[in-house]
Amino acid sequence: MTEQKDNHQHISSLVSSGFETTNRIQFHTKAMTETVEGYPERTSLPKGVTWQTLDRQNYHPAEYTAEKLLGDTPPVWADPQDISKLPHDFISYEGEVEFDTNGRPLNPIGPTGITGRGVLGRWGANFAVDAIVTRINIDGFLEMVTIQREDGGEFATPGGFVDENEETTHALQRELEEETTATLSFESATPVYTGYVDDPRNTDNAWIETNAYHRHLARGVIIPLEGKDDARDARWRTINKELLEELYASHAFNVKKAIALWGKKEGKIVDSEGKVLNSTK
Ligand code: RP5
Repeated sequence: MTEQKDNHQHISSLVSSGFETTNRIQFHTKAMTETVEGYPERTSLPKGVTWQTLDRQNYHPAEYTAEKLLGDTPPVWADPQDISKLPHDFISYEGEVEFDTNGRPLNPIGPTGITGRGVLGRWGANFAVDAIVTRINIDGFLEMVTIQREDGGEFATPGGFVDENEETTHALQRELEEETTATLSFESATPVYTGYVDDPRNTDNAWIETNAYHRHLARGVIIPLEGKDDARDARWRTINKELLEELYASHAFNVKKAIALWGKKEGKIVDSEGKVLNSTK
């Protein structure tokens, strides 16, 4: 019996064709318009503004660094406030780090309306990992492991900051286990995205960069999910248009890239409801 090719003349694909070739986030909106508890209001900025197009004469951002990062006993993972005493070089997946006249590193995407480190421990890039774990459910829909963040209650991919000298795949397995109790190896997982995250905690001088990896589970593989640590809940959710619109930070970008790469490899496309179809290409 020949396999019935799904007729794609009228479906609306969840991910635009060719998304797998998209390599980096070109601009940030959440880092310019959203904040988290404790942050001052961001100075308003024109959409898409860069350091080159910024009207510096009229740019007066609020300075904010969380109290827990200052004082005599800051957390071991935090940099000293005095930038001249940093124990590390400035590196970024986004390329050469640029500095302001005070020697502070500048957000590679552009101004955010706040200076200082916010709640982020390091000046410059704060390195994280994101674990994208998917399966096709019994009804033929693509699902992924999501966590509900303890801080703002938003749904996100499991993830977290990398420990000093920690291997990426170790950090992925550790963060997934800490936040969902599931134990999965990422040694053979697919690297999906490396770079800037449009996170509401980012500032002009401190920001988050991540390594997002994807593991697609074979049918029938069962993993336990229970929210723990900084996740109030952990559950499988269908990857549809609605979920992508509500995901935390720029996780939707990472998930769309993972689906695009997986679909190209497996000859599948996913429609806007999350249904997995055979690709005609
Ligand atoms: C996001 O924040 C990253 O993509 C990662 O998911 C997360 C790391 O911060 P915590 O979840 O540890 O707060 O920018």
